[in-house]
Amino acid sequence: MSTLSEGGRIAATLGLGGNIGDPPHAMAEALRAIDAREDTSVVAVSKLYRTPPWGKTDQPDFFNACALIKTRLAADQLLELCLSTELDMKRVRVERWGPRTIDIDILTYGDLEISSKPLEIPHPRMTERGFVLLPLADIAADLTVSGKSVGDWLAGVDRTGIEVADADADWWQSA
Ligand code: PH2
Ligand code: MG
Ligand code: MG
Repeated sequence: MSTLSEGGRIAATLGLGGNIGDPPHAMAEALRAIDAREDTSVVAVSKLYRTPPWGKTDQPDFFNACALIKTRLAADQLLELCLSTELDMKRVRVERWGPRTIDIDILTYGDLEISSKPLEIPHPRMTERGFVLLPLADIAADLTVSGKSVGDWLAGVDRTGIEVADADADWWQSA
């Protein structure tokens, strides 16, 4: 990543996932909607991954990806954008860690560290999750999160069962 803030724009990273319906399509549509905004652009998107469910294991595999964005939105506005984009994609969410059509989480926002409800940045569980760290390493391996690089965090987590579903970095432009 070049700089954390440039021309009033902050670099942030997002984690996207889903396991109901057509998650790659919902994720692609969400990324295109975010990129179409005047205040936010998508700079890079990871490969698309298929990942075993984490936390609650008796549910379908997920698709996961990460995006690097530049935005003029404040962190709380970016959270609003993530939540409203989830709603636009008709998110269905039955239970915590359960099946969902689309989940869009802020992973990092510049070098902000904030621990409040509903905003916790960096995402509190991102450094334990292969389904976050593997895609994030595609686009921001050198990014420092909680004192260590994404690549270093990735070396310490289990990535069993995670597979590349689409290796084309432009998968989100057409899915
Ligand atoms: N999201 C969860 C819970 N478990 N597992 C995978 N593989 N991918 C996810 O995105 C995911 C999960 C809650 O946000
Ligand atoms: Mg979420
Ligand atoms: Mg999540």
